[in-house]
Amino acid sequence: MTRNVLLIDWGRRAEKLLKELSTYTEKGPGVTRLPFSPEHKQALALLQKVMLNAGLSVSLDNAGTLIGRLEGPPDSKTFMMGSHQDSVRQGGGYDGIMGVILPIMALEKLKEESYKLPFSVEILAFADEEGVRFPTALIGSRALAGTYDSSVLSMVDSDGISLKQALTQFGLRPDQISHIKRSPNDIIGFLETHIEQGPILEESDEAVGVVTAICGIERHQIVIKGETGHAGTLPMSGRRDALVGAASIITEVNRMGQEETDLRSTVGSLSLEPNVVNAVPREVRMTAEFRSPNDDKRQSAGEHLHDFAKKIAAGTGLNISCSLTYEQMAQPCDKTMSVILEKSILSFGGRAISLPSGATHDASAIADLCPISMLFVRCRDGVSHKPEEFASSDDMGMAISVLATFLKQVQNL
Ligand code: HGY
Ligand code: MN
Ligand code: MN
Ligand code: MN
Repeated sequence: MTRNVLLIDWGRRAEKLLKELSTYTEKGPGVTRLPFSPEHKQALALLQKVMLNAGLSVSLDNAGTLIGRLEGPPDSKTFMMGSHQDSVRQGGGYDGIMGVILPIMALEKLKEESYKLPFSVEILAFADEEGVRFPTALIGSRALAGTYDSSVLSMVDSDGISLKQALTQFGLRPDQISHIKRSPNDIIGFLETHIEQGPILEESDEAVGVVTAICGIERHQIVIKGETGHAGTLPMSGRRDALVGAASIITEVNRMGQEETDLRSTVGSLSLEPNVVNAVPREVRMTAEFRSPNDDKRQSAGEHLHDFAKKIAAGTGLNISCSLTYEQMAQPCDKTMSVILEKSILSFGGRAISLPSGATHDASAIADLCPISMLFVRCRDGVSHKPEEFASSDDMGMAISVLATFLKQVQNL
């Protein structure tokens, strides 16, 4: 078979599997597959079949990570690949799960070529990266990296089920999660393949690209307290309208991102009380999120937010509190692995462009265990976290060939 047919063949096989996996979802539109759910169980059953078919041994760790292992020579180190199986609500069929299927196809490709790798390989399907069901995320990748914090077990979902109960009901042993930690001496590195979730590869007319760094993130909870009153009788002067204060802060958060390069700023969630048409808003609770590949830039944006909120409070008589609720440092990708990825892409006629990741990934957590690298796959219209999310079978075929070629070079790490 010519190389092109091989490319299309593997990409089509991946496409067919992803189509089937996207049927393991709550009611549509799009894909809603939350961790430790019946849909997660269904996806694991299919992934297990695909892994076994590729000649991997399969196990499920107590954090819910499905592990497909290809045993290398005795005492050889392990190279890890993989991504998350979960989705956002009404999301797409590629975010996360494509990064599990493509490396399995790559191993199958090597098996068909009877190519023996001089090290072991593990392909990981993490249970929870999105943090949609519980207010925490990256449980499985943090457990492997040894940065898992067992206090998350008491976090509850919207039905009041704790993470501990969900894990137990899923047949897992939450009390054993802290023993999952791997030794850095046993691991060569980690490569996560992921849909780009942005427009750069499409604008560059490239099927795949190499990630330079995964952005750092910080999230702030902002509570603005004012005074409610009758919208018709309360005079305008002297009002302590919480939503007016929120509006000034939202405008400033947006301005920061607009004016600073390499900074994304978003007020993504907001609730207000009493939230009725004819009463002055008494209280607003909202979140502000900053992301950047540059941690200093991100942290000074967070500090500026706090200073700005104090200024608004002083000028309006509102009571405003700002608290940092989540922080994740930017993670650079390993240069050596990135160069091998670039060479693999060039060998298939790609231009090997590189780009930062504005989204976070399991690789951000695995960076505490071993060197990380990421391969992005073109994303139609840059759309993600929506049912329209799409990667073509040709581009997935290209990614599979790049992964297989990359693995052949890895021993030079
Ligand atoms: O928020 C993120 O970047 C990821 O999709 N959870
Ligand atoms: Mn996502
Ligand atoms: Mn993802
Ligand atoms: Mn993501």
